[in-house]
Amino acid sequence: MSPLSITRTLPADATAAALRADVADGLARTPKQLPPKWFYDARGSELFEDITKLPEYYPTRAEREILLTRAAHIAAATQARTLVELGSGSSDKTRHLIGALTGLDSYVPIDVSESALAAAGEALLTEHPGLTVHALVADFQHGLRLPDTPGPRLLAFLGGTIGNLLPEERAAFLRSVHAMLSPGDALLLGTDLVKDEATLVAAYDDAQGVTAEFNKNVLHVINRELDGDFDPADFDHVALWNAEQQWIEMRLRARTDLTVKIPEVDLAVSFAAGEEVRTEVSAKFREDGVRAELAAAGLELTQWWTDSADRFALSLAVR
Ligand code: AVJ
Repeated sequence: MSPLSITRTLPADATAAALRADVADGLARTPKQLPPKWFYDARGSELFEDITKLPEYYPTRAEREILLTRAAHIAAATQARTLVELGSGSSDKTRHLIGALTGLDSYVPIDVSESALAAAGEALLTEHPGLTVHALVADFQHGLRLPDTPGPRLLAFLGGTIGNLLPEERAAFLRSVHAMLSPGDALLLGTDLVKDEATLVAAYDDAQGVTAEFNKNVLHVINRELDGDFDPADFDHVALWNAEQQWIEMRLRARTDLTVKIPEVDLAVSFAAGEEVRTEVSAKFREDGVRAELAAAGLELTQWWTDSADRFALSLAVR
């Protein structure tokens, strides 16, 4: 059997149908909103890679520091023979962890981007020829079925991406993780931490404007996929700290009264000057909150590791 297999669990037209539904639903709401998953076409994925290198955007560096210093401890604590990674992308986050998991037999990267999975799978097999890679083209929030690989399994959900889920979505996701794990398996969860507002806002509104470009990219995706006529120049990038919800919000604010036509979903969407569409939330966490959310899903927090500047945390949890 080939050491690299790619299974498509998303029907071919799933993406187009899901985008149409999200746009029709989200832009009809008050306030308007769009799910952040639509940022990540090829251009959006490239812009996010650029964001991870920005001086203001600390999460990627902070998480990498923890992974580098704690990889051996994670390997010893889990004895994982399968590593499943949700939202694996380029798999950069887990390269070092894979090297530390000496008993690893299988790697199961899961992402919506087939091209990212293929590239990452090929690269990893070059570095780890004995590994078997079962790549899944899937949306981890809906109907995920893991391939049958040797246990114990370590399920990694890194980058702080769990912060993109609203509280009720997070609870449902963690319950689905509990259902996927067998006794002896573990979850490795990356969470950005609550900190001063200035640091948080700067990380989502960098001086070079890369995040602004990333935020506006969702307008390009809608224009291309749904024949919309958004003019990104009509919108300003907004990043704000919602202290009540403990999350960063990214929004796009209309500069003038305007109407956008999106014929693929029979929409003509009006924006009043100053009206905003929320394009992402990125929740920030504290240890006791993570412990409680895991416990509510039947998962026990067994390790809480932070970087040396206490900006980001990795949690290890078991059933
Ligand atoms: C990839 C979802 C973890 O929320 O920090 C980066 C995406 N948005 N800059 C985050 C993002 C704006 C990032 N996640």
